Amino acid sequence: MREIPSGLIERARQRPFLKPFARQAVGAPPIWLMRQAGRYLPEYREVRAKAGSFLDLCYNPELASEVTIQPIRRFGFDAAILFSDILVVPHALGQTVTFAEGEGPRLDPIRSAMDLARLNELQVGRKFELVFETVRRTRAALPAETALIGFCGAPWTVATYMVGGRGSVDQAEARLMAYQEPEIFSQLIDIISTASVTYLDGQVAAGADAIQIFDSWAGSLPDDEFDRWVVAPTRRIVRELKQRYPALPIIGFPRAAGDKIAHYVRETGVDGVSCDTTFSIRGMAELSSAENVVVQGNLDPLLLVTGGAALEKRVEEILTAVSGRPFIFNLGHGIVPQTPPENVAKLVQLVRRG
Ligand code: 1CP
Repeated sequence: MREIPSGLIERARQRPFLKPFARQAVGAPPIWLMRQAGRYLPEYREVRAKAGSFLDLCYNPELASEVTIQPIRRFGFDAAILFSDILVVPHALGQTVTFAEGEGPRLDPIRSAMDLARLNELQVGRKFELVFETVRRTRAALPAETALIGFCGAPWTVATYMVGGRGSVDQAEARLMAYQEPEIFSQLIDIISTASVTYLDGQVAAGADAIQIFDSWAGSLPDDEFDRWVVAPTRRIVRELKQRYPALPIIGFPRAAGDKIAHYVRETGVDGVSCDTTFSIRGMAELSSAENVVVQGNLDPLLLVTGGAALEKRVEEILTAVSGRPFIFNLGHGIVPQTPPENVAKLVQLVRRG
């Protein structure tokens, strides 16, 4: 049984996004979208152009706060998500991280115990301060009814970039290191986990109402490795945050975890789970009942590019499938840059009408 902390019941009265976590009745489900701030918005592209590099934008509290709020102004989502990136954690640990225009992130890969020893855990708190300042500014500027979501990457997903040095289709470098050098890989996962707790703790102290842990590459591991590198470190992060903030809702996003998702929910202790595009909507409803968990999802981001009758039909199917359950409307993965903003406005209207 899950107990609803009294602090959460109070806060949910003010912020509809929190109601599913407090098991309070909602008219329409709350809605926000992964990557709701980003290149599909002309106002984002304008700020991005004057910020310098992508990381400069992440570390600029005034501009990062502005792009966090842009989608709220335009669409009135129930939650804003802090504008930052999961790779701010390796950067704060001292790894070289750059974002080449149109090419995605590049890192100096960690391949040995010597590379690992170069990471500097003592620095992280100070480097995160600018992100915490963004959270404070954003909270102060948001409407009272809009929740603010903080986030980090899950240790496994962050490690895939730290070891691989870039995004990849199969995360082979990190999977190989986990098999061949489990001691070194385990140390790396511990370092990321500790820094992530510091990162999330600071975000909550600065005003984040809830947290999402993005495990975008959770789907690339077999079940024993999934337990060790996805479930165990996530459980640790959840436990340490709950010790400090018992009423904090935590959402996990183990993308493409498939039939391991119920196990993930049970073993990590997350309050909500974000389901990816390939997860069935019937499965989402069953998961919510079986695990008494808030489910979030899972519209295909490409339907938001398509729009029209196909979008309307699928939104209706999702809303029908999860009707009566604690549910937050979202995509199954992030918005893509070619999304027409008018389709996003249409989506919000469709979800709120039902
Ligand atoms: O050109 C640009 O402006 C950079 C594009 C961009 C943006 C808008 C990147 C680079 N990061 C972000 C912001 C971001 N990233 C947010 C902000 C809030 C919001 O959602 O609006 C969040 C939550 C993330 C999380 C993130 N970054 C994830 C997890 C979610 C996911 O998409 O799977 C991952 C894997 C990253 C790494 C990353 N950062 C940026 C890119 C292009 C990538 C993906 C690299 C790859 O393809 O492997």
